[in-house]
Amino acid sequence: MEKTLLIIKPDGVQRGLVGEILGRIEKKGFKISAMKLEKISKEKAGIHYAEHAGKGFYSELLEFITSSPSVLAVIEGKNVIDGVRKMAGKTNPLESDLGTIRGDFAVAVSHNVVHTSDGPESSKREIENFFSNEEIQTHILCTEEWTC
Ligand code: RTP
Ligand code: MG
Repeated sequence: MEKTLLIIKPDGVQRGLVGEILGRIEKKGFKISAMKLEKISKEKAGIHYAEHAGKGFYSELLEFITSSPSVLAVIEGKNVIDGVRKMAGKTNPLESDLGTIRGDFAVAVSHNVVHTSDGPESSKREIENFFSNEEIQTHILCTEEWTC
């Protein structure tokens, strides 16, 4: 079953949006296969955001993502990578549609509440950066892919 990495960033945790965001994801039909609250280290943040190294917003991004705890979750389901990305909405909340997480809960691109993987390769790499195989659970009720 396809998996994606969801991060509820420090702003989402501090603003008490964890239940709201996970509720939307569960109600959509996706499953939480692993989850933890963690203050992301500079080292892991550097690996996670390696593609943005050297960009103007990179140091601000690293400072922010390591500033206080985030919720890290592996989400599983049919077409979950595109599905959760669509639920997150466009990167800049000013462009995100209402009804998306960023469109409903954010106003600044630097504090846009969630991260979601953008493809199968980044999903695999990002999950491995934060979770061991032992931390990822299998859902025994996932008999059909549309139920997962
Ligand atoms: P994410 O990786 O967090 O899911 O976001 P994304 O794919 O929609 O956006 P990405 O291009 O990967 O950028 C990563 C994060 O960097 C921050 N950012 N700031 N100040 C800026 O112009 C700027 N551009 C991007 C955002 O917080 C974005 O989520
Ligand atoms: Mg990205």
